[in-house]
Parts: sequence; structure tokens; C-alpha cells
Amino acid sequence: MNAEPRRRSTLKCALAVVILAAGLSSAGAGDVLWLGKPAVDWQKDVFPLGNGRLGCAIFGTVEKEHIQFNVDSLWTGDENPGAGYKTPGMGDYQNFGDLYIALDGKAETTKYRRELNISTAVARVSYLRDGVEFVRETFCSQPDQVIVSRMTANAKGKYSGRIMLDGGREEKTSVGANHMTFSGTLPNGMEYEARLIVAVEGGTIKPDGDALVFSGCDSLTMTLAAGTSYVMDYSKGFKGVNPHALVTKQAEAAAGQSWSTLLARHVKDHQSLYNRVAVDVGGTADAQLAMPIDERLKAIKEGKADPDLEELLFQYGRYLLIGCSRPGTLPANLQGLWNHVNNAPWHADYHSNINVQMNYWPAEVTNLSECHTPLFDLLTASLEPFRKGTRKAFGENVRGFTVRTSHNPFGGMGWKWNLPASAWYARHFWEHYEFGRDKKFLKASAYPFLKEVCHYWEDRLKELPDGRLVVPNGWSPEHGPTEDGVSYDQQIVWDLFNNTIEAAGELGVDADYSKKLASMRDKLVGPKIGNWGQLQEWMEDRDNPKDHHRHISHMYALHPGRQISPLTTPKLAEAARVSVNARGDGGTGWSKAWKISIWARLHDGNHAHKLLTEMIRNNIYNNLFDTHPPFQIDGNFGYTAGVAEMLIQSHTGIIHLLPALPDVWATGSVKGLRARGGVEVSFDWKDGKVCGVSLTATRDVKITLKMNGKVSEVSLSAGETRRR
Ligand code: FUC
Repeated sequence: MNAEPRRRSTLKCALAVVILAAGLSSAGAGDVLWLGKPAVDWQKDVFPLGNGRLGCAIFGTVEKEHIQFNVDSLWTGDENPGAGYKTPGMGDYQNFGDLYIALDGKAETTKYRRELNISTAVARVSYLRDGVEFVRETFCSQPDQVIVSRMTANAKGKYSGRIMLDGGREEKTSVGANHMTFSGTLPNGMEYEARLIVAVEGGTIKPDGDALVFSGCDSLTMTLAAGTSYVMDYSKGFKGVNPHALVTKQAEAAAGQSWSTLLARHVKDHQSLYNRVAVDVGGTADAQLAMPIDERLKAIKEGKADPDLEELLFQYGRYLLIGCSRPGTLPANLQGLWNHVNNAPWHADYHSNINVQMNYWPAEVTNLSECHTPLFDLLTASLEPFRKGTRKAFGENVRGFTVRTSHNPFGGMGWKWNLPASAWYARHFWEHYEFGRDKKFLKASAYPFLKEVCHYWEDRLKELPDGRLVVPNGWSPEHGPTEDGVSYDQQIVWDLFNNTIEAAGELGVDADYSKKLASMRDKLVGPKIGNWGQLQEWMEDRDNPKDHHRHISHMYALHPGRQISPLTTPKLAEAARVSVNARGDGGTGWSKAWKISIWARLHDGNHAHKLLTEMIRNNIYNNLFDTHPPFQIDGNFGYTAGVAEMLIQSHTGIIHLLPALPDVWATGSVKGLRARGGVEVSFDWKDGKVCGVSLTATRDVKITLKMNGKVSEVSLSAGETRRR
């Protein structure tokens, strides 16, 4: 047995730049996770597929395949004027339905394998029975807007059984010669429909009551389309046209194409995003690499290293974002878009005090910028109900808006106010600009959003007798008193003013207004160091060193903000280190994921890696879903963002390579990460030192590069690639 660790894409340092330039392929065995058994527990076992809007989960049960599916907009609820956190007003993200394929024949098989290839976004189930190999493959196509699932065997006539298509709310399914459909209307008026078309080779298929019965078939191909009448437009009450015509057209158009055509189009589309980034932080021993994912996770719990799994989980976050957030769709909710019940935890809503933001932390840096846009679209579409809710609570004369801790796709909000939430959202608009430098986006979308949130704070900040400014009646999520000057609020408002000033500068507008904002920013009560050297969570020095609360909201200034950094404010960074150290390495999935980024921003790669390992050991299920518990997708995205922060940072105006490299990742490479300023960065390293870097600019830019402890200036023109 070969116990030597295998390096999948180790680059000899001298050759690295050449290979990076040629385009390192990210696809390979390392992109596959597999299990030797079907799924039992939806949240822990199913393999997810998605095209941003439509998604499904594969169980892979031998005798009865189960494909549970979702459409991101199938929500109950409404504008929720009462702002309670209960249905019907707040609403729930719904299970759309379940497709079952019951197969005749015994359940006993050998060589059962259920896998998900995240580089092709195809799920596969295979097994042997009586010498025959059976294979099922499923994907969820973005270009064709359907789920396609095919069952084949290497012998003829092996498939007989029944197909059932069940809606998630006991709808009646109608059955035709080779198709099935159900439709419905939710109490909020949302209309929805699903349509399945089945094609068989060999054998027969016919309706039988509420099922399609097939007999003696060589293969089955199922094409499933589903949609709702949701439209992201408040003026239309978020309701558009009945989906019947579109769903029928999508199902029929795709069913008229060959499997191989649909598959090729799907893989090409997925890889156009997925293949932009490749990462290698070390090699896993062959024997361990060959294990199913549950055993690999167990080995990590037992203390074995598995760098390939650390890479896989990084790419899995990217895979999930591609799967649940594409231009034109709703943003990723607490479960992305995957949900099998009609009463998901926290309604599977948009949580504004860390969760939905964390979903988008990897978007820019891991080169999935367009997957960020659904967040901007929903926030922009929700402005009017947000303004209305804000005025109702804070006074008719208050300009701008903010949001409560939760919201739904209809602008409806619930639970407590989260005062700086809209300012935190504003950071996302700003970051999208910082990475991509799209002036049109800045002018049309980002700057108006930032400015309007500034108006809210201009009207609301409270002046202390000494002239300093505080956010009144704030709260550090989700513990401690409600009072003035809470660090979380102060830091986020500081960030908002700071980003807005820069945005105005970029656009060359509002010079006087920027001066006003700068003066307000500088009067804000700033980060303070308390009596045990900690970064204070409140204005009063009362932090308890034994407080292990999962929220670490006063770390915002360090990450994702930029008010504190070891490079610019070393004393405050040290205080942040004292605080996060006291908070400990425990917490929910997302809490650990956040701490990866925080330790990375503190330039402590070994501590970041410790958190990453803690997370894999305690908060990652066999399907690699993150668990709070329960399943909550933010931790997946936070993990991916955390790994990126360990490899590259660019928030302080310099592009810093390997700011937080752990000892165990001494040699490696990364391709295709993005840095602020409009630069794509690939590099490799050996014994902790960068050997070669390739920088590609999307515009004329002058950057400051920090690598191997040295700082240098590099000027690039648009489209130019520079290697050093
Ligand atoms: C926040 C967290 C909880 C949970 C919920 C969905 O409010 O405090 O831990 O993640 O969101």
C-alpha cells in the first residue's frame, strides 16, 4: 500500500509560473465526495445539486430513488406589516416536492457507491446486482433550467417499476402518457407548478392511477421543470405570471434534447465558474484519499491530516454558491436553496446579523462575483418595504432605512431590529465594486444604497455631552444589554461612512457631503481597549473573560471590516486577539467559520487552521453541509472565505500573499483568486515562501504587493498579466 502523501497538483516552484499561466485544471479525483450508502437523514446525507433557482437533493436509495426538489422563491408569507416572527406573515421557505422512482427487484447489491462530483456538478449512484451494473446520474442545468436524471444499466430490459411525483402540500398530481404535473397556489397567492417528462428506451411506460408505470426498460430519463409566479418587484406585490407556460416549455424543450447535449451544456456552464479557482495546500495519503467521505471525516476526528479534504471543503463552498445564487435568482438563504420541509429552522430566511452576509463572503475573492448579485437585487427590490417599516418604528421623518434581524423575499421583516444591518449590507455593495471596479454598478446601485443608509444614521446618531457620536439603543447580537455605543453598531457605522466617502471619491461626487461624513466618522466613539487588554464589546468596560458566546460582533472592525488590522492599528489588533482568544474556539458552525477569518486577519495561520480543523471535526456532516446544528449553509461559505483570507488579503490597500499560512500548508499553490483593485492572482509557495506570482489586471492599476515580507509597487495595464 502506498502510504506516501500524494500531491495532486504540486508545482515545482521554478515551473509554477509557467503552469499557472497555462491554466491549471481544477477538475480531478479531489473534486469528488462519495459514500458507500444511500442517504437516510436529509440534512446529513443528501447530495445537493442546484442551478441558482432550482435545486434538488439525491438520496440514492436502491429500491426507491428519492429526488427532493426546491425552487428558491416558493415562500409563504408577505410584507409582514406586523413584523412578528411567525407565519403566516413572516412565511416559510417551502419544500417544492419529491420525485420517487420505485424499482422492482431485490435491494441487495454490491459495490454500491453514491458520489457527487463538484467539478461537473453531477451526482452519480452505481451498484452491481446479479452481475449487472446499474448507474444513475443527475444534474441541475442552468442553461436549460431543468433537473435531468437518467438511469442506465449495462444489460437490456432491467428497469421496471413506478414513478411518483408528489407536491410538498398534498397537491393532486395529474398523469399523462409520459408526463406528470402538479400545481397549486399558496395562501399568499403565489402560484407554482412542476412538470416531469419521462423517456424510456426499450420496454413500456404508461399511466397507472397517480403513477407512471414502466416495464422492461433499458434506461429511463427524467426531465423535471418547476417554477413559481414570484417576481422580484415590490410594485407588483412580488407576483408575476402563472408559471404554467414557462414550466411546460422548459420541460418540453429539454426533453427534446439528447442527454449528452444537455449534460455537455450543463458541465460547460458550471465549469465556466467553478474552474476559475484551483487550490493545493498539500497531499493526502492515497489510502485515506480512497476512503468514502464519512471515513475521511472520522480519520480527521482521530487526528489524521487530510489536506485534500480541506481543499475539497473550500471548493464545496464555491460549488454551493454556484448552485444557489446566480444572476436573476433569489439570494442564498439559511440553507442556500435546499430544504425538505415546510417549517425549516428560522423559516430558512435571510438573517441580517451575520448569516446572509457570511453566505457572500467568498463571492468576490473566490472569483464568483456574479453570484453576489442576487443579494443586491433582493435588497434593492426590498427598499420600499424596508423604508416603510423603518419609518413606522423610528418616526415618519427618519430618512433611509434599516432592517430587522430576519427578512423574507417580499420585503417582510421579523424579530428584533438589527440597527446596523443595512450598513453591513452596504459593505457588500462596496466590496463588489472594490473587487470588480465596475463604475456603472457603483453609480447606479452601490452609491445610492450607501448614501441612503448614511441618511438614516445622520438622522439617528446621538451626540454625547463631549461631542462624540453614538448609536442609541443598540445591541451586540445576541446578548448583553440594549444601550448606547455598542461596539458592533459603532464599528459598522464607521465602516459605512468610510466606504461611502471612498465611493464618492471614486465617482468624483458629493465632496462637501463627504467632508460632513468624515467629520461624523471621526466623532464616532471608537474601538476601546478594556481592563484585561480586551477589545471592548460595549462602551462600558464590562466584558467578561469567561463569555464564550457564539457571536463575536465586536470583531467586525477586524473582519469583515477594516478599521482594525495588525498592519495599521497594532494595539487594537492585539486587543482583538485577546478578546477572540477569551471567546474560545467553540461555537456553532458559522461561529467557528468566522473565527477562521478573524485569526487569518490577525495573521495567525496556525490558529486559523485549528479553527478550520475544529469545524471539520464538529460541524461538518457526511454530505459536507455545515451544521449549526442544525444544517445551516453560512458555515460552508464562511469556511471557504476563511481559507481565502489565509492565502490572500487585500482590505488594507495592499495585496498581501500568504498573510496567515499555517505550518501544515508549507507548500502549495492557488490559482484565480481575486484581490481588490480588479486583479486576479495566482501563486505558489514552498516552505512557506512564495516562489512565483502571476497578476492579471482587469483595468489599469497600480498595486502594492506584499510577499515574503517585502513590499513592492507594480503597475499593470488592463488585460496585462505580470509574473514575478
Ligand atoms: C443568528 C444566530 C443563531 C442562528 C440564527 C439563524 O441569529 O444567533 O445562532 O444562526 O441566526
